[in-house]
Amino acid sequence: MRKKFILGLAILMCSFVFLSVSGSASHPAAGNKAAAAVDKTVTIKNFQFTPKNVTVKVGSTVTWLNKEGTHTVTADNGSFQSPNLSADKSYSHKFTKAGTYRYYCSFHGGAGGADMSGTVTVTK
Ligand SMILES: [Cu+2]
Repeated sequence: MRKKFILGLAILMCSFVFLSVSGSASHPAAGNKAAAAVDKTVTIKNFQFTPKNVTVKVGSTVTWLNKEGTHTVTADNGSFQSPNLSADKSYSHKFTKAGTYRYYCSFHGGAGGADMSGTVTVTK
């Protein structure tokens, strides 16, 4: 009777140790990933992207939130392209490669930083 109790206690303790070890082993890795990729939001208002220039880490997602009018988010190099965004619509793109990405609104801007345009700089 007492042996069974001790055996049960030992199994219980083993599972506690296992849970705490596996828990602490997986958490730091997940924490590092979350710290590396920080998502950002660019607001579209007044025929402008605000902030005009953003910098994010590889793996981050940038979301453009349109507050008024109809606009697009069009990459100079064609790597991303939103549909026409009406008011209160948003568009998101995940950046998986480092580099500087110029973009513009196809209605009110142009490639090369003309008028309604901005940049996303992606760092490693
Ligand atoms: Cu526009």
